[in-house]
Amino acid sequence: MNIEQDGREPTGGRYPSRFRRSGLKARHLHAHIVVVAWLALALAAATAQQTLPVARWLAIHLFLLGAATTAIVVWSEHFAVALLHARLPDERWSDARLAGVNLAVAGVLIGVWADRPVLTGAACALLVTAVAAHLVVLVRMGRGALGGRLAPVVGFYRAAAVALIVGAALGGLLATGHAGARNYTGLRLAHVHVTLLGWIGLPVLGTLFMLWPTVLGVRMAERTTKVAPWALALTGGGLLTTVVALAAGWRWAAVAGVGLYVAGVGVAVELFARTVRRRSPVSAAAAWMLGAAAGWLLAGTVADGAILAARQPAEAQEGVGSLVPVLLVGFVAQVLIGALTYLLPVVLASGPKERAALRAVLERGWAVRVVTLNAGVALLALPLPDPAGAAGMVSAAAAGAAFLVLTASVLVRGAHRAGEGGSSRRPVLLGTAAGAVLTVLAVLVANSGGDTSGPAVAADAGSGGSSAARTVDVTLSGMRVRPSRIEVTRGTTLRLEVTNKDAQRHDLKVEDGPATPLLARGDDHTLDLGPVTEDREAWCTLPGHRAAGMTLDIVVKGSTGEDADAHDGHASLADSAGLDLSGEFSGGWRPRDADLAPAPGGTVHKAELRAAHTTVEVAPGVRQQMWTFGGTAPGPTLRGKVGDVFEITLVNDDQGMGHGIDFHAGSLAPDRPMRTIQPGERLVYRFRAERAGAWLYHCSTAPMLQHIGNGMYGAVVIDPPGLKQVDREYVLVSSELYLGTPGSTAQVTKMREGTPDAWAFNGVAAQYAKRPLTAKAGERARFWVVAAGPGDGIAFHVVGTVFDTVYKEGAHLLKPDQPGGAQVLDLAPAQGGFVETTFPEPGHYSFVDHDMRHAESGAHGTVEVSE
Ligand SMILES: [Cu+2]
Repeated sequence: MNIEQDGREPTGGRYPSRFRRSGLKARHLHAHIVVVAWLALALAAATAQQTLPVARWLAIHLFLLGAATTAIVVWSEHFAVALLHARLPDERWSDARLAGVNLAVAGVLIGVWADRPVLTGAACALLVTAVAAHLVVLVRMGRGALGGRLAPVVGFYRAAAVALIVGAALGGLLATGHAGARNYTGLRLAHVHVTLLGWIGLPVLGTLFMLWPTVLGVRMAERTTKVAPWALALTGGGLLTTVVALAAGWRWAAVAGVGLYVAGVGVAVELFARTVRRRSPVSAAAAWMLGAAAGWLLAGTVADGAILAARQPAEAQEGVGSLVPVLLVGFVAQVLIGALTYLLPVVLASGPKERAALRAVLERGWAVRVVTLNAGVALLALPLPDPAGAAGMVSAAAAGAAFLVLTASVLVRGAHRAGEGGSSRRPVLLGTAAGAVLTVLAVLVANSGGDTSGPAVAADAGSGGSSAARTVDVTLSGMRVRPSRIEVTRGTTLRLEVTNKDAQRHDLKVEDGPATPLLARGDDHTLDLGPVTEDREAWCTLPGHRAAGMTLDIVVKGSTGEDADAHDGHASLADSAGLDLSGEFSGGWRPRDADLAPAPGGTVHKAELRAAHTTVEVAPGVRQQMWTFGGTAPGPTLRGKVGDVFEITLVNDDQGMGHGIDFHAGSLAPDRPMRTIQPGERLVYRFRAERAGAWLYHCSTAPMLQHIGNGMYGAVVIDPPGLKQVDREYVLVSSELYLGTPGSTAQVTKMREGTPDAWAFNGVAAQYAKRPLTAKAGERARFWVVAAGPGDGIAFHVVGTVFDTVYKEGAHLLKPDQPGGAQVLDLAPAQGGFVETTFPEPGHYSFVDHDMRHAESGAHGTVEVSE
């Protein structure tokens, strides 16, 4: 398959001889059988998608991850050998890589289909490994190889491999639920971009550098050697920027990245346009299709940038989804058909005469087909009312089917002729040709679904029944099903009125029961469950959504609590195993500074608190996503004197989730300052601290159990008048720790039942046991303590000391001049105070929550007292 040549038709020179060597044909044949098998499965999945949303995911992934990945791995290696004039890599290892890729793909698909996150995760890891090996081969091939003029094109294949590695890793996070609910949208956008524009887009664009002049029958432009690396740098760099920015939630950086990518495509397209000469091309049909394909890539990426610029991420997701037909049908499928129109006759024919005859067959009616296909893509892509989309689909599918018929007739002729040279390569092309057409069909059908949820309101008049009937409003939004738990008495006839309030689509499927269709924003659907006699679970079937926490437990009252837990499909994350508090924190971890600085001067204290999601190490070796004020849990400690004014600006950086704030230290009407603000909003909360104390602040958005339990709390210290200076001052905020995906049923169940995974001072279990606080013998220390809960108070005690001062909830209970002493500062949830003591001699003084269940599960630390 020599297509690097200058102004002449391929002659079957150097590369075909390599190509023919030792079983290469057979291997490519096998690879193509695999490709066709994946495509057939994709078509099957596409036809089933109305019944099960995961089928749409399967159709797209069977096509892209199964068929396209296999084809790209095979052909990028093959072309790299030709372009670099390199030695063929070891066949057995090539086979092993290909087998690894296919095994991994099968694992991913089965894992998602059967909802087995562990299998999905393992398969993603295997895919990353296999593609990394492929990348290593592509890189090493370049070393010491002679390299042709088009050697830079191999860079596109290498970049594509990197893109798949990133895409597989992101896909794994999404499908196994590790992306978490809040990062889901950004990571999914990043995943879609890196796979479509990187893994699929880059190698196709690179291949066009050699295919385009060949099809035109002109010399490759001299500038190609210079332009190709530029195009790669721009597209690759732009894509990298886009992916990082989308994952991090930097919208404008993502737009800039897409802009760079567009510039890269533009540079290539400009070169292609200049390559066009007056003389007629070798195949006008192929040229038009390749040209139109490049045009769609350009148009699609421009539209992509515009969508990202104009919409919030959650809405952009829908818009970007509508570009899939443009890229897969307009760009990829059209490139394939165009390439085959040119290549099939070249490879099948034994002489110029026969070649011309075959080409005449394949080009039959090409102008009509090109128009039909591209008009179809345009109809699919444009936001037109319903019949337009269907017409577009039929139109594009008809063009694809027509090409299938022509290809079949050419292949049959080739078979009859039975010339040695031709027939020996026939199987390879049979696979590719069938693949190209099935591509069109599979993608078209894959895109027909999902948009058909229009009349989704099933006016189901099934009378609910007699006495024990219940209708529950259920909403889907922010990766949650609300309520997440419904309790009914046995035999209750249950009806769920399901409404999607999210920008992205969801559905709800009841275990062994009915399911809603995919619901767009605002759509609703009623599910009749009939009499409920045993616990059921319901969840969103879109891949990754269940694992991210979109579940609903329907619990029959009177059944045991264990029963409800056993139904919980995602309890397996990090929680149930138990914590090893004796383990080590990871390298680079630093404890939260417990030292409390004196109140800053001035009477007005301004601060900005940003609400966000932050992943932190909450116990030795345990990382957990927390909901945070100012990036830490607890949030920053604020300190002032009686009468000081605090002006706090709350900014909600949390994509897709509302938060508010409540400062116990001031009194005011909660209505405005404690309101929930939506993502991107800010509010200024002003209060005057009229009274001294150690106060709690926390998120004021319901359910507060979850918002506080996931980290949105902090302390405000207002010094009592005349507070004496001491040698050391510490602040310790006590709290419970609940591991698992924030807001998931498993985690919230633990919160409700008051069974935390650990207890902590300043947010991290056992942190001051690993990194003790320090003091000197004879020094006087003051410990400010605030109990953040959300459920448990604290009995604060410092082993080996006696408190001579106790200040609790605004009053001194004990002062140094009194004869009595105290051993514990007891605080209910949300209470605060301080104690003082003097360390009599050097040694290690433990401080604990004297509720030993808490102390032994993380609520302990050490003060290391030196001479
Ligand atoms: Cu909140």
